[in-house]
Amino acid sequence: MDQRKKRGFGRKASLAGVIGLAGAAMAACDVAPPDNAFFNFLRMGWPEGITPEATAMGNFWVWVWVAAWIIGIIMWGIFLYAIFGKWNAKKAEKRGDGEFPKQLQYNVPLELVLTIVPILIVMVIFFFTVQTQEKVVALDKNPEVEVDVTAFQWNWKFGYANIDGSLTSDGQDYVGVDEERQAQADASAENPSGDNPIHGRSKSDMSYLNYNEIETLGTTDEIPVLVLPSQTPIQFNLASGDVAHSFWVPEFLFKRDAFAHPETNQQQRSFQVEAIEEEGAFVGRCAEMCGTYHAMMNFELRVVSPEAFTDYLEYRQANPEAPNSQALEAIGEDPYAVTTHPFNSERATPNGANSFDPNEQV
Ligand SMILES: [Cu+2]
Repeated sequence: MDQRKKRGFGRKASLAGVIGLAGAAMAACDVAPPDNAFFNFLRMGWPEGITPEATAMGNFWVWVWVAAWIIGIIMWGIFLYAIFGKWNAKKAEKRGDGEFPKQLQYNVPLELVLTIVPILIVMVIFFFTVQTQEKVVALDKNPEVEVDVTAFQWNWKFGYANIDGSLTSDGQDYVGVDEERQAQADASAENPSGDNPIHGRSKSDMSYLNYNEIETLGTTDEIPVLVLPSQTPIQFNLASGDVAHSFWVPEFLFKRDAFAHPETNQQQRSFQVEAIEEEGAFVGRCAEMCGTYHAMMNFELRVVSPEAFTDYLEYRQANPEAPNSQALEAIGEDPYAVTTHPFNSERATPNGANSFDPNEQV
């Protein structure tokens, strides 16, 4: 009877503990660590995020380091105490104790503690992980700007797919799809000759790619500058025209692969940010080794005020032939990328040995 009562109490106490921990965790990725040198060191080189998602990940990252250091210090302490302290064999011998210290392998309460504590640690960290991840990958942020990102060997194309009326000069929702090129891409899904070997689709199926009226295309000589408004929810739709690439803005603390045929490859091609909270220029990179000029696949994210973005959009609509640099200049921005620059694509050695022609088919 007494035993059972005790067990019931233990169960209630551990349940209460778990609920308490979970409750404390509810707000955790919103809790920023103190802004001082120690906690900045614990970022381990992570940049400060510029989106709420990045901030949540940065907070989580630092708090996990805090937990890891606390656990590490306790464990190292026990280790060192075991090696050099009371249980040291030579010291025990001096004291005249037996060869072995007290044996605890059948101590049930101790073993329960050693089982439950790690499970609790894993549960709490797992909870935070899911909480942060859900915030980052959620597609419920009602984007006001939707950008199609197309990665290809070895550059980027950015197209404006949908823009909310609150950001356009005429107050109308803007739909950017280039019907003509999109229809061409859609038609490539099926080869009229009947040569459709991939589950009824042609080998050159490009129907998964998006084509827009306003696009910014990077070249070997010019870094593509993606202009976006601050304080606005944004959706990015990723795809690759060839091999796997990865869209990475370090200040987003986030990257995602750009796949060919994302749906067929069971990949979620879209991600959203609640807002970009800081205006300015941020470098973007390809984070998936994608071939010879992978390291050159840089772009720039230029975050401007929503008003400047409206002007930018209006300029690009009115001047479809003008390059992106002119549109940037028209809104008083630097016309070219300021965070990175085009690389020298020359690979020939001075005497001509080992010369490499990138256009040569291997
Ligand atoms: Cu790439």
